[in-house]
Amino acid sequence: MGKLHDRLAEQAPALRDKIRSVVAEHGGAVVSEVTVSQVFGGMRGVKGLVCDTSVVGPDKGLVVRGIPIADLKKRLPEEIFYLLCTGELPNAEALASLQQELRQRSQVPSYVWNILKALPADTHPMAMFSTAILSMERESVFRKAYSEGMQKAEYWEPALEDALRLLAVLPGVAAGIYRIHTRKGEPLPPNPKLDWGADFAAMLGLPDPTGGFRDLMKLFLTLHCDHEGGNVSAFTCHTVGSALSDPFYAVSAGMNGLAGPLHGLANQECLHFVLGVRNKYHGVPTDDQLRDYVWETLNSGRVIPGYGHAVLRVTDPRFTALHEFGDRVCRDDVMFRIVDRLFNITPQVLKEQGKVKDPWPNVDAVSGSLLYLFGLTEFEYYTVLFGVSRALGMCSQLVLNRLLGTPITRPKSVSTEWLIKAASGARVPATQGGSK
Ligand code: NMX
Ligand code: MLT
Repeated sequence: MGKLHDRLAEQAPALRDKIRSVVAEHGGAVVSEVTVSQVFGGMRGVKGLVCDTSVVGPDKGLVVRGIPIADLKKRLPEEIFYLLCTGELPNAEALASLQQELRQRSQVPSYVWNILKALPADTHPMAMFSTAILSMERESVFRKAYSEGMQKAEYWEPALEDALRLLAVLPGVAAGIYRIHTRKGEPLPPNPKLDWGADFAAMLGLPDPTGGFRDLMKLFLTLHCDHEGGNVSAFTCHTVGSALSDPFYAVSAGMNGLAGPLHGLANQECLHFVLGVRNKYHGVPTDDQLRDYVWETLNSGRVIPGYGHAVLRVTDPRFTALHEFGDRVCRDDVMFRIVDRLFNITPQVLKEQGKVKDPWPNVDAVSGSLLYLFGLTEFEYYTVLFGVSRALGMCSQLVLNRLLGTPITRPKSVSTEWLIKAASGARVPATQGGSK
């Protein structure tokens, strides 16, 4: 057993006691109310979920276990995983132990390659990624232990084992998907001398004479790690995991949510948008041209990818971190300059339009242009990169939920008729969905 396991085992009794006593002492306290608009509006702002791995403040952005993401950008993704799980950054010994555990589990089973190669050539890389994760479900030790009658207090241990297995193979699986999908050649094997992020960058097989691409990948994997519990992929993963479906089922399900254009696929859409600008104006347009382009997009009923957020009300600090990276390595690159100009123009236009609650850029607004610069030009693939990183958050949330014995997710739905009656003050019978 590694140091991460041992630390979680030490923390488990106090964490469980804390939840028990919060419920015992404050179980009846009201912390959120729900309006009809929220019921019909994607539950925006309704506080009905707990997630301790990270929180997203509307005016702060991502804070991982009390540490703003901007202060974590030099950390390795493995360190972030340990932090997400335990609330502590690992010391050198704990980090080495976790890296060793990942290396020991990093061999991608050969059947995964057979499955991926058998898929039609136009299968989206996110469908390949989710399929690959699901295909490894047969390896779940959680499912096996559950079927053998494991006790509830033990659930987290095989969940952690599955999480480690999954995280260990994901860089190899994701890089292999890139190579198969883009016909770049056979998947490359892991290199045990490299850390998780550097190994992933190397297995993609792109030329990287300066090490800049490796650095970008490490930063990207750290920044996209988690975004509290209510985003589509985390919530999906949590819900599926709450049925005690094992981490392979749950993470695969979460990835299917990440594949949506309003969520993780926005990074692919963003690059498409920026390329559209570049091609139309044969380079960097003037501010007036850019303003027209943004308006044209809005007037045609489309969203501006990479702008807006369900929670944030300021520029996403993950955008800022990637933008700073771009400013350092490619300030004069045409794509980066377009992103930069868009950052000046788009919020003004969105404010003028007056519809969006958050006119500022999110993480997806800049990442594509940087990946493109380093030769990763196949933008269909970009959401897989997001997925590799976000698996850190999904897995840590799953492990903690099994450790705390979080019950199955099952909110109450009501009919529209019930809502109309309830909202107009009429008494609603319990049999019609009126129970509390
Ligand atoms: N461009 C145009 N319209 C927008 C945008 C945008 N970027 N963002 C929001 N709106 C519209 C939205 O469609 C809605 O219109 P309608 O009333 O006609 O349905 C209106 O503004 C109000 O939406 P909000 O309450 O501001 O946003 P909501 O919380 O519903 O949605 C997003 C949040 C992120 C889904 C939305 O801002 C969006 O679609 N952004 C573009 C896609 C994107 O960048 N997604 C990535 C999110 C981050 N991630 O990586 O996952
Ligand atoms: C995320 O990183 O998951 C996105 O910003 C979406 C969200 O938090 O809703």
